[in-house]
Amino acid sequence: MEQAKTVFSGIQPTAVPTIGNYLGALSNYVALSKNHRCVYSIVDMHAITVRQDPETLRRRAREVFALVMACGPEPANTALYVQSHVPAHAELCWILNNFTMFGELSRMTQFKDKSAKHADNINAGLFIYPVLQAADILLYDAHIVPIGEDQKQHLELARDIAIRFNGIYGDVFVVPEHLIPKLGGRIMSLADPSHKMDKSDPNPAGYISMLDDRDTIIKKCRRAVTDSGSEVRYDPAGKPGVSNLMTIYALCTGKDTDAVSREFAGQGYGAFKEAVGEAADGVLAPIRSKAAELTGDPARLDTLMAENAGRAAAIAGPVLNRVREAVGFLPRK
Ligand code: AQP
Repeated sequence: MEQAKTVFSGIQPTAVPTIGNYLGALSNYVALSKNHRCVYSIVDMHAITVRQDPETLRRRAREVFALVMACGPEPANTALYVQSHVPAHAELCWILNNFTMFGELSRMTQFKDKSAKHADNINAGLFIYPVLQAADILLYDAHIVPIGEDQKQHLELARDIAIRFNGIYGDVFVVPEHLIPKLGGRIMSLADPSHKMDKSDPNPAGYISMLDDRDTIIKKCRRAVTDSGSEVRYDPAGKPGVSNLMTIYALCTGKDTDAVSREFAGQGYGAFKEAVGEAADGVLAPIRSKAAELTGDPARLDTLMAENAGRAAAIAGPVLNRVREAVGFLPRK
């Protein structure tokens, strides 16, 4: 078989992932794992750029690990691990800091947004977050990075860093490409469809958590903000709330948005919202129960984490050595 391409992506254990994370990124993790070498990381080192309670962070890392595993990436092709278990990330990040410009980092919109949100803690980690993300990706020779639209700017920077480094030292890094789904790359908040659905949203009405139960999901969909009309029509600019629900429904049922319009023609929003809730629960319920099974067996979870971290480290080691040699470090004996 031709050498399979490598996929890398990460998710922060800052809160329980939402259906936005699932439709924008996690569902692609699974699809890609059928015929690629996949490296998926629970990025706890990124999470601490915003202050975290240590016990909660530990619990969340396990929970998110279990949820991603429960989504069902092909185990034979996947290394799913916790970022801080592979110290090579921090080492490569330090090296790449020296190939990243202050001006580039200052232009990152996530840094601007998060600095505004956490004005009392604008730390250096928050500023170099995209460099750590570049290190995550480049450490595994990743060709493809499945992400939601919000991460596109960071991926562009990772490419620029790789190209700059290769320009100095030769072809050390694989230059990665992003993979953003055409539909679902930016699932919007149910409470305010002008903002993306965010797992750390202080208003839980804005998101469907992957661990919400059926009743909660249906209630949240029923209450989702829509315009005052009654036509189920895909028009993200004119009808952002309805279009967002149509996107969720389409992706959860495997239909396209035209088929969804036809299905609900003349039925009004009530029946449609009910169906969105049912469809979302239909996708999330099996993942929820599989994740509960995994978190209910902490010893097995520990073993899976350790085995997977070992597999990730085995891929990262030779790449890091290549970089160390390129920049002129002495070999580690
Ligand atoms: N609303 C979304 N629609 C589609 N994709 C999304 N992603 C995030 N939100 C949406 C994609 O999910 C992956 C993991 O995201 P993340 O861990 O970086 O965190 P987040 O959910 O995007 O949340 P925040 O607020 O930015 O950070 P925290 O964790 O502090 O809440 C990424 O591929 C992302 O694109």
